[in-house]
Amino acid sequence: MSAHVRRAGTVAVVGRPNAGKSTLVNALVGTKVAIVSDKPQTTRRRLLGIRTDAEGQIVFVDTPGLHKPLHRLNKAMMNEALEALREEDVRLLVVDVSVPSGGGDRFALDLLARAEGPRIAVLNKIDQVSRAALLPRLEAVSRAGIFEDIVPVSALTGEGLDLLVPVIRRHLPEGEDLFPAATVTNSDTKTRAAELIREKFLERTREEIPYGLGVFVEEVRRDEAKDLTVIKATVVVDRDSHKGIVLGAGGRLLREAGTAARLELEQALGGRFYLELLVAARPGWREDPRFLDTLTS
Ligand SMILES: Nc1nc2c(ncn2[C@@H]2O[C@H](COP(=O)(O)OP(=O)(O)OP(=O)(O)O)[C@@H](O)[C@H]2O)c(=O)[nH]1
Ligand SMILES: [Mg+2]
Repeated sequence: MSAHVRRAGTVAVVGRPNAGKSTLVNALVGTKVAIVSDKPQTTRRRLLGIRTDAEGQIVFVDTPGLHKPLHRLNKAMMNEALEALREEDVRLLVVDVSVPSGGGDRFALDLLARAEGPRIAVLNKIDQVSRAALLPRLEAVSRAGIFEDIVPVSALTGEGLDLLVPVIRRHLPEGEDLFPAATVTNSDTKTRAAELIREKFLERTREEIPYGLGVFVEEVRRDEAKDLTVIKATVVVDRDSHKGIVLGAGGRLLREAGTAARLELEQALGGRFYLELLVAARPGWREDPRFLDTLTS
């Protein structure tokens, strides 16, 4: 009998904006490590989601959606995805089958075709389509001829995920874990807070606001006397007229988003938090390298 072999490696999770990459990573890790929203371009930087079990360790690298960048921010986001495509052991393309295939899918397939190493296609959101509608999507992805495996799943309901995990693992090198078993992400408190705060504003705003919204945490400080962690953050919008929208009438939206972020931080990290949120308009911040460095560092 052969000895039990552990496998460990990294998986770049890429695809069009809104395909469900972050939802998939959260589901496979079993913990919410990445923020999720119904708006495209939610994820702006690479983020690790680490799954450790009896068979080994899978380090998922969640990435921003593949798109044609218009702002410097979006160029930085695309670079994050392209670097993950180059560097990780396995490339996993997430395709949203609930929306028609189009130029965005071809763009993603072309990028994957140029990447080296094992490739897996995940057809996501199968809870939204009939089997009859799924078949042509399966055939189209299969025709690309670049995937070792194609797995239909619903990251939302969990359907198909038990089949996906062994498929991914097959392509990983034998070896010891890359991170301590209890580690689920590489994101520190500062980053997690910034992301969670942004998520709560994405949930409460629409149209162009989400794209121009950035959250910058200036300070994370322990207040031992009060036994809580104080977080000071600025919610930056792209236009002066957007400030009022993010504040809401009488500052209500800001308060509600802040409370929601605080509760989730307390649940995720334990202990008590106090959030101090400011709103500022910084027209053109998405072109400003000083802002972008803190976003993608
Ligand atoms: N019905 C359904 N919805 C899903 C599924 N997976 C994700 N979603 C939804 O799709 C939307 C986008 O999910 P995200 O996980 O943020 O997508 P993403 O690919 O990370 O998006 P970006 O970070 O913007 O590129 C959210 O509203 C999710 O709830 C699924 O399997 N079924
Ligand atoms: Mg995402």
